[in-house]
Amino acid sequence: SQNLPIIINTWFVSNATYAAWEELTAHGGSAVDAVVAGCSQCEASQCRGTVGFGGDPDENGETTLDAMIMDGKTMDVGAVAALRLVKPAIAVARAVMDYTEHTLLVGDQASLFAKDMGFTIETLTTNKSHIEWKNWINNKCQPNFRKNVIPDHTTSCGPYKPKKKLEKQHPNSRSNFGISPYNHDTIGMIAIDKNGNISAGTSTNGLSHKVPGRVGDSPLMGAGSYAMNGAGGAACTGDGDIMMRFLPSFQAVMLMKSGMEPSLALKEAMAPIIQYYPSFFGAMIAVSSNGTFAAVCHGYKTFPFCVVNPSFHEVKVLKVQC
Ligand code: SD4
Repeated sequence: SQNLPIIINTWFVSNATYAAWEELTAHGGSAVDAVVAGCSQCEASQCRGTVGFGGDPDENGETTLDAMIMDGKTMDVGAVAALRLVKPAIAVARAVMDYTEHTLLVGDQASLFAKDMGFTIETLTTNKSHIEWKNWINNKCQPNFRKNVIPDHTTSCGPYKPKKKLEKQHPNSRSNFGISPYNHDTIGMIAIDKNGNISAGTSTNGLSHKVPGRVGDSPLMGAGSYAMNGAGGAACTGDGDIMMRFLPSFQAVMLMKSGMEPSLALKEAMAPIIQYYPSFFGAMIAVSSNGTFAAVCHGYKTFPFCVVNPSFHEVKVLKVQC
């Protein structure tokens, strides 16, 4: 088919798309190899500042990484969450898949595993992420993601204590939390090789000023991404704390498995999120096993994504209106 092989990924990060396409076509790599190559390019180049080291520091100023890779042929998955001190997160996720019987490793223990596998332990903080964190501290830690707590502003923001009486939060608003289209982005990528093998993966440094230990949707299979041969692949970007509650990638792939077109499957997968959280920011991409693709978004003005397949000859940056 002229639609296969295909690479598709979130946001305007076409160098990552090229890297994945090269891996798939010139180097004879698998769909999994392609997604790892594409997301690794993004991590190494700190694309958009929201993937890889040196971006989105948490409350303590530390950057931690979330990533996953899924093989839709075997339904094997490797993932890391709140990974500290190791830059190539999706490569570590792949090592979890290739060298363990597990699916998801987290935090310090994920770093120890990475060290055993030969990855370098190094700081993920840069001047830029340090300054971003300092500015946040100087700005009395606004915005922040805690609720029903009293901050103790002696030196920084914490420690936080629970308020005596819990205040009711408006369930449909995330505006208090400082979520905007600019402070969080994930690379989500799907590859299908010419034999129809599908892989999907994600990589991100999450959310600026997150509570340390916070894990987003990106490393969670079915939330951040999902792939199944014969059905398709899907990936998400946006407000992961909200999106993960609906397993939108799993939902979209299952709908494609039942024969639904990607564009409709994405709309269906997003609908309940919009219903409960009308002001959330998020976007999804999906491709069915025959190479038909689509994207949807909510809360942004437009959402750019990159695609390459044999009929396009080169990487195309496309946009959907939200
Ligand atoms: C997260 N979904 O950690 C990620 C961040 C992101 O667009 O994609 N932002 O919530």
